[in-house]
Amino acid sequence: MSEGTALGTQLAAPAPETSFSSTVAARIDANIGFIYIDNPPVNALSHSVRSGLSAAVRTFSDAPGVQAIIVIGKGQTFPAGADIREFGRPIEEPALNAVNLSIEACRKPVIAAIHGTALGGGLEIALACHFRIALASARLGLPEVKLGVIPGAGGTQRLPRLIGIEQALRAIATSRILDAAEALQLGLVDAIVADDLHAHAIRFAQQVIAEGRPLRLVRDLQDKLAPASAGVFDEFESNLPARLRNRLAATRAIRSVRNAAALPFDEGLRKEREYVEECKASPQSAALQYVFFAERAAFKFDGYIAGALAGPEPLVGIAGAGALRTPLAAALLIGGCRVLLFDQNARALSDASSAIVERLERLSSKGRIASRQELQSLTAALEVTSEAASLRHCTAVIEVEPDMLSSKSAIVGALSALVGEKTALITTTALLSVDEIAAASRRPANVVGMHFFIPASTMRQVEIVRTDRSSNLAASIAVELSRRLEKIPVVSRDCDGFVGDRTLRAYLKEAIAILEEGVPAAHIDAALRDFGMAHGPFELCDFIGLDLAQRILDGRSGPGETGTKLIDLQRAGTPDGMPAHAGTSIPKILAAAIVERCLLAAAAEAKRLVAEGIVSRPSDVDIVWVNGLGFPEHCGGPLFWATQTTASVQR
Ligand code: 3H9
Repeated sequence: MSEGTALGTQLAAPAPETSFSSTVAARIDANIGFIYIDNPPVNALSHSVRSGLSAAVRTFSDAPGVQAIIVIGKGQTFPAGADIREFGRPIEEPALNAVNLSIEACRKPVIAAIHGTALGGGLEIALACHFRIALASARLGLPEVKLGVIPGAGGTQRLPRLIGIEQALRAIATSRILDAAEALQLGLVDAIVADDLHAHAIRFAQQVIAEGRPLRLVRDLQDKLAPASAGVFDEFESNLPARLRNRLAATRAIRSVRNAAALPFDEGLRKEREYVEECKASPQSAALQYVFFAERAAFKFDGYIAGALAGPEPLVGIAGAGALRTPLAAALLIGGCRVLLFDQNARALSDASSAIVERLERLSSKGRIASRQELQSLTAALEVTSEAASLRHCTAVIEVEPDMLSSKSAIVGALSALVGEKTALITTTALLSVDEIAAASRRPANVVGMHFFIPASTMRQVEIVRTDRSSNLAASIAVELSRRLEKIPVVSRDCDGFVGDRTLRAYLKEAIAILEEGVPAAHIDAALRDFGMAHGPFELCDFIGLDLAQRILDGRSGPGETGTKLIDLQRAGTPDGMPAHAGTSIPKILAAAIVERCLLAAAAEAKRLVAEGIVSRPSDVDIVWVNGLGFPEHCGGPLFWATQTTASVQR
């Protein structure tokens, strides 16, 4: 008996779900066939999902009572993409492309009902369906380029047909994610609904059946394929953001969208597959996928306590008057925390609170806060107090005094006398010993450090610094706060420079050594910028300020030889000194040697950090470089890069 017959009989009565694979189940409700994808946490399109989906579509195509099919995700989301863990292995049939072709060819209406994040291969399934409806909170996109590949199951051919060439170029080549409202406006979805996706999907399907609406095959759409001008592709490529230049996947994505306009659908699809294979085999995609998983691994350190940040709107205290206060408070509010701002001085408290509200208003006018109503509720979540004792109700109290041991120790000491056993006491420092700060505290187990990179409001990286006495709970709370701040945390043991500055020190020292050998600073900067660093080493010193650069070079032991040398070189201002950054071309062989020396110095220090147990895994150092120090993401970080470089030299 075929699968179709078995299910057709079985589902004649109101039916329980029938499994098509370990991750796909189906059910008939009246004349509608539901296909449920259930592969937590993000419904990634593993082999079992693809095979289950394929079998379910086949079965419903043949089932006489079924007049329309709805594909829907269980749990948090519609599928968020191919299963990245399967990349690098031969594809197990059915490939997603074949599944999509069978959905598209189905003679009954197939409707994608979208919630959560329909990304990558997930959106490609939806594009192969005949209709799409989405919850208003859904987000849709083809972010494959971020992982060093391009959409490989028809996305580059179907999306332009649905939303036009220019919008598709932006979405695919720059991994732009659309919210449901924009998706509706562009024609990517046919309807959006506020709630009860399941019920609305049934209603939508019944309407399609009742109206006898013709099936809409995206592959057949032509009217949006003409670009506004012939030069649109070249222009788009030459205006790619700096981070995407030299990215194979971005250039192939553009080429593939160009094919959508120039070639028959099936030919475009064939080329798309070719480009996917080329991208998958590239070192860039290996590095980008490494970074993807490394960033997620960084949240889980040994001893991590999930759910450490109790409640949906945790109360976070902020004490101290440093420059971090305003941006940090605003970011915590946006991240869904309630903030209790403390200052003993009533005037200072009121000024600080106004500065935070102004910042929120500025962010709102830039569209970072969705509505006036949301702005009001964020403002209402900001509380102020001049009574230190009020801080005892907080889940965490963050001190933001200027970076001096005396003031930091004093405030952490005072706070430790107030807070309860479970409150994390977070000291924000770039240079000081968290251990020494905690020594002044009555509750050293509650104390952890947080080091934000410059500029703190835009850099995605944060270091969570544990002393030998810091509790797992305090460190876990700091990690969870990083998530609220949309930053990537790396948990580090306390050491001079933590992870970023300690490895940066080794890198800068090497750059200074090369300078002393007679290579102009401008050449050294140019070599590393051409490699992909956001700034050359001397540009970086200018950017963060020479005082800070000197302190990073000297470390906690205070003024030393290398830091002084940097300042002397700056003062001398000779053509071989600094700064003379722009427009420099140098022989390739010299550039390669500069890059190798500086990055291998950073990698060697990174290895020492791992060996000393300062971080739990090598990838922690790499993501600090990628997210905190401007290392090109598609090269994976200095350790990843060093491993690949050594391997390619040995080959
Ligand atoms: C693609 O689709 C190619 C196609 O064109 C087909 C070609 C033929 N695979 O981020 P989170 C894991 S390429 C496997 O912490 P959030 C993740 O590692 C793909 N695993 O959650 C983590 O695991 P763990 C295109 C995945 O709520 C857990 O899920 N799609 C995948 O903050 C939770 O992840 C994308 O690029 C995956 N695709 O964010 C989307 N995705 O718990 C990539 C996640 O063990 N994903 N995991 O650490 C994302 O952007 C975010 O995960 C998402 C959820 C926004 C979905």
